[in-house]
Amino acid sequence: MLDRASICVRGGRGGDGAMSFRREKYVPRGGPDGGDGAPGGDVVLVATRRLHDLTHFRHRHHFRAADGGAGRGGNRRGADGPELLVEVPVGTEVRTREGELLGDLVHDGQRLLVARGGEGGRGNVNFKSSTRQAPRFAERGLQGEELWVTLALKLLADVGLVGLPNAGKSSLLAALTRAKPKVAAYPFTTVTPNLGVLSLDEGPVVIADIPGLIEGASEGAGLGHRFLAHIERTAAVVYVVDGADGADAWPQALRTVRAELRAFRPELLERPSLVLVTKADLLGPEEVAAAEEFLASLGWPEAGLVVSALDGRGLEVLGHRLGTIVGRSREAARPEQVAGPEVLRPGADRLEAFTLERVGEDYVVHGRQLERLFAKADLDNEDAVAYLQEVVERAGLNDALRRAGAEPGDTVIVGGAEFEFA
Ligand SMILES: Nc1nc2c(ncn2[C@@H]2O[C@H](COP(=O)(O)OP(=O)(O)OP(=O)(O)O)[C@@H](O)[C@H]2O)c(=O)[nH]1
Ligand SMILES: [Mg+2]
Repeated sequence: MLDRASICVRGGRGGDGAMSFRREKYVPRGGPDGGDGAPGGDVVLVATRRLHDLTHFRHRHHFRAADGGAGRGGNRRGADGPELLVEVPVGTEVRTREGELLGDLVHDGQRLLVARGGEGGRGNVNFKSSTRQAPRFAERGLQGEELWVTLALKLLADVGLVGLPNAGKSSLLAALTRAKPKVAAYPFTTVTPNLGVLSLDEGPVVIADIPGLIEGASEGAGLGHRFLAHIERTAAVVYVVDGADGADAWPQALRTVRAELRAFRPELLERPSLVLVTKADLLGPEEVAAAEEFLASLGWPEAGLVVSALDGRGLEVLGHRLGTIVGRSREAARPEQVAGPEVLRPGADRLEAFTLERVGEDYVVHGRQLERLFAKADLDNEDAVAYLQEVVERAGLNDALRRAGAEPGDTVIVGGAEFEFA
């Protein structure tokens, strides 16, 4: 099972704004009517229960959302780039390459925005003013965000099987699902958790079989403690009791395992749970009756079952019981949108604050909005440059540079582009 993958996600490029003038009969020169470019599409990860691993990312690493449409004459705006949905299994943790956590997709349908599309450029209609009746320039759209993210699938089961070593947990997993865990007649056969998928009409139910728990497991005895974390997020906990141990041993077996869960995390005892007395094929009718009595005496909300992995007794009922419990808990956990990167909206004309940094002989301007304006400007177009100069003047950048000691001829860097201070 591939439980790790790296993918490159890129938001669509924003559409360019249009440079256009109205043409009407008998009107010698109409006003500007170039519409805005539209934002590029975002890349959004969506958690789904239909997938159980990350193997489909083995051959596909690049995910690029569509570009936004360019603006057109007649004040027409381009079409928004549609978002690109990338499905990942429920339980996928998403991090940047540097290891920063972007989100944890734990519910079916949960979304995480990983790469935002670039802003669209404004059309020339936006730059008309009393002194500039015919703006002969428009903005260019911005590139979308691009980054590598690491996906890691955490073992995320709906149901956890817990019990003493050798109780028959792995055998039950094998009987219920197509998983093929190692089964043997000695304790600690299972050394790492096994996962299996039980297909039901209600949808797939993922079952985890963890190594056997013994007294002191929560403090490190045996192997199970390392894996208790894997059942932390399950919807249900199923206690497996070895029927062959005899009626006298059942209550103590259950107590021991529950004591370890309590010591690890008391909330685990509040989880919907049921008890199975297994290996029923080895029990005579009287012992089966005793097992049923034991289960009834517990008085739990979910009735326990007497089952056998060997002859399949009780497994169908068990499957449906698990489907019901898991379905109920999925209903309770509504999808939620994980906060993505902050939303930046184009069009705001008031400029935010910027800062100046002296780097050697040069002046570097830091300011999200100013940097974007420069990135969108068509610097080969004289009118666009004149407009930028106006904005820069209004924003007080020239004053700030002068106060900082800048002299004509000094280099000013904004958004990666170099200019000469004049
Ligand atoms: N007759 C019979 N034997 C069973 C049944 N289930 C399990 N066994 C046997 O019990 C022994 C232990 O089974 P496992 O499924 O490996 O037990 P486990 O709980 O996974 O054990 P650990 O991984 O060590 O914790 C094996 O010899 C199985 O063949 C059953 O329903 N009937
Ligand atoms: Mg096992």
